[in-house]
Amino acid sequence: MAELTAISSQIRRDIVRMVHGANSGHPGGSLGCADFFTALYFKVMKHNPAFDMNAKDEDVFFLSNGHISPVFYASLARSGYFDIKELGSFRKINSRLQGHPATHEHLPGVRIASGSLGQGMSVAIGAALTKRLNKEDTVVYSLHGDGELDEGQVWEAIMFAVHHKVDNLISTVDWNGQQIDGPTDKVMALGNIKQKFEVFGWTTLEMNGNDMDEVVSTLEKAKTLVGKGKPIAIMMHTIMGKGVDFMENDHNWHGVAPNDEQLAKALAQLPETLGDY
Ligand SMILES: Cc1ncc(C[n+]2csc(CCOP(=O)(O)OP(=O)(O)O)c2C)c(N)n1
Ligand SMILES: [Mg+2]
Repeated sequence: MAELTAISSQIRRDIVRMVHGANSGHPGGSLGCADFFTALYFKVMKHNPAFDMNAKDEDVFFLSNGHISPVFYASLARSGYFDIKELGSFRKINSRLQGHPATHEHLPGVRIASGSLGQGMSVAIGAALTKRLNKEDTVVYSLHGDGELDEGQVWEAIMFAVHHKVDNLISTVDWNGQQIDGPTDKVMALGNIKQKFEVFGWTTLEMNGNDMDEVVSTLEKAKTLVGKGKPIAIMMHTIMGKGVDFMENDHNWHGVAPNDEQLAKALAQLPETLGDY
């Protein structure tokens, strides 16, 4: 567990350095989801960094809230999909690491374009159905923002998954209570999204997404629920900006880069455990 926590600390450093280096990007949601990505890519998922687009016989992950690309790219690089030095090209002209992930850049680990919110669950369901047809014993994971649930397409997908008994899918919602324009309660109140998933027919779990033990054990528990006739959703409570005190719980850090002084303050709070890129 200490090893995983060390990795997530390094990924958090990567995130703030990448966004600072580009002077643009989304640190808030990225920092909040760093523990989830670490657990997924370094412990829970059966995946192969020697990337194959078709992902045959391996688990796959789809990032639906594509604006948190910094945590996605850092996790891919740190788990061996490409050289960590490439993280320094984030959001630069001709980089494979564009602000929102797309397949056009051919970055290993990226299987869909996301950034236009609301589409990732539909894609994940398609992949899960394909894996079922291929009789694979694998799992499809997806991540969604809570603000992203304002998109109607997500609810169509939620209904579809139940109707078609897509039970090899584990979708996680980053329930940080914040989105681009403010707290989700103010922008468009979501109510109890756990209950909403349940009444639609999903099996639900809930976890503190910033407690590594809980993230790993909840994801492992979710895996035991695969193949039981229902899609699985994890309500993940996180803190936007987690790990950098002045960014925590503040929607203003949804999509703003730290300046030089703020970067120094942030890095002082995030131990360099694996070496900066
Ligand atoms: C279809 C679509 N509508 C609007 C946007 C603009 N947008 C980008 S991020 C965002 C808020 C998303 O909130 P959430 O998923 O909770 O992300 P967080 O702020 O927690 O990282 C919005 C509305 C978009 N990218 N796509
Ligand atoms: Mg949010």
